[in-house]
Amino acid sequence: MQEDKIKGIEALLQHQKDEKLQKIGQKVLDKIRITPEEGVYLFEKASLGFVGALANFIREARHGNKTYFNRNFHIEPTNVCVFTCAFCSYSRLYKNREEGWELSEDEMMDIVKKYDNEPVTEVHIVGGVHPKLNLAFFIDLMKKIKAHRPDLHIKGYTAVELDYMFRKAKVSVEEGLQLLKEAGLQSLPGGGAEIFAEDVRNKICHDKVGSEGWLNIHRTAHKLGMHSNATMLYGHIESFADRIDHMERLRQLQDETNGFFTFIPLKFRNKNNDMSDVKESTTVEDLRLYAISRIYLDNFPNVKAYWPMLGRENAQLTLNFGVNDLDGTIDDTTKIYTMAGSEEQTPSMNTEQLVMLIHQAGREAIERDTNYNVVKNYSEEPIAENV
Ligand code: V47
Ligand code: SF4
Repeated sequence: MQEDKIKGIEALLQHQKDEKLQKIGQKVLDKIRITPEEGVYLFEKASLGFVGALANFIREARHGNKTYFNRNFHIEPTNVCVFTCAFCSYSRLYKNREEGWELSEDEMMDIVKKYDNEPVTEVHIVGGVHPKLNLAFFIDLMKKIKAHRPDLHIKGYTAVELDYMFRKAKVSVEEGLQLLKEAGLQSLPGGGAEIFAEDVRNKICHDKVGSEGWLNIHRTAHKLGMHSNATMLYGHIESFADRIDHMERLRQLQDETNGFFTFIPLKFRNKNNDMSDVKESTTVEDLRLYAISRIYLDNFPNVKAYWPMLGRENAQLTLNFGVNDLDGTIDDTTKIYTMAGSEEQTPSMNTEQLVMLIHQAGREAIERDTNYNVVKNYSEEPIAENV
């Protein structure tokens, strides 16, 4: 089978008239890393069909037909935030906090308890940076969740939240992460990375943790034995070179630590924020980006599409453009994208629907846990047509 696929790519390269693209394609076939210049060239010149075929080749060589999903739920402790990211539709400043929400520890525990009899494997905790919530509060929350449900994997806090929490508590990144880890935190989500290129970062989110700070928190987490994810907010005012610069910094850190599980491109949505005049990217550009990230990030095991933000049909399409993982919030537990204008206004899909979506794309649906251990292989399960 793999030989047929190699022949297919060789035929594609023979028909490719652009010599530079031909060379890049040959590198992919030979499993040779492409350079930053070549990455930018793909964005500038390569067709969707070309990058899609290469990305699919890499995806199938790594994962075959498998597409992973997990059963998780989100807790968003607050949307009150001290920062003022121009793209954010979700947060409210402290002075306007009556327009937002702040959950107490008991309210968050009530959310956890709602899933007591549900086979969820992960809770994803992410929110705004509230000036009154501190490290001690979150350590206590970790302990309470773990005491109530020890088997639930806690993936929590972006580097933005952590940076603020640690500075306020006057602890180093290592000390802070160690304390949270001892209390029950197991991995970090990929949020807050936005775009690392400093000139763009200064325009869209000038007041939160900088690029090197973000990378340092993830580096430290990896050194403490925790895995993490990485995101990139794209499709706003960044250039092709900025996208590659972002991925290059991630690729270098992954070479150093091997601690990233997954890369998650996040499409900029333009409703209800200070960047509403910036047009959103097209589906073709989205798919090209997914494919090029699969090609560029040769040391990342997984590329994930977050369907509540992309919309379920576009997320389904990405499965042929390098993506091998779909994030499955099983319930309507995230507001970040509904407030930013995603077509998914109630982002919930039950497992049958998610499995069906994967099967319709010709892939095998595999439920995983956070560490990508297989929980259940659905490929042989009969699935109702009309879910
Ligand atoms: O950092 C905020 C993004 C992120 C908008 O690690 C926006 O498994 C688009 O990181 N348009 C938070 N994006 C969410 C996140 C995440 C989601 C799913 C899974 C994982 C994981 C991580 O949401 C923020 C920011 O980049 N965001 N506003 C917007 N208007
Ligand atoms: Fe705050 Fe995060 Fe929104 Fe920025 S993206 S304003 S850090 S909630």
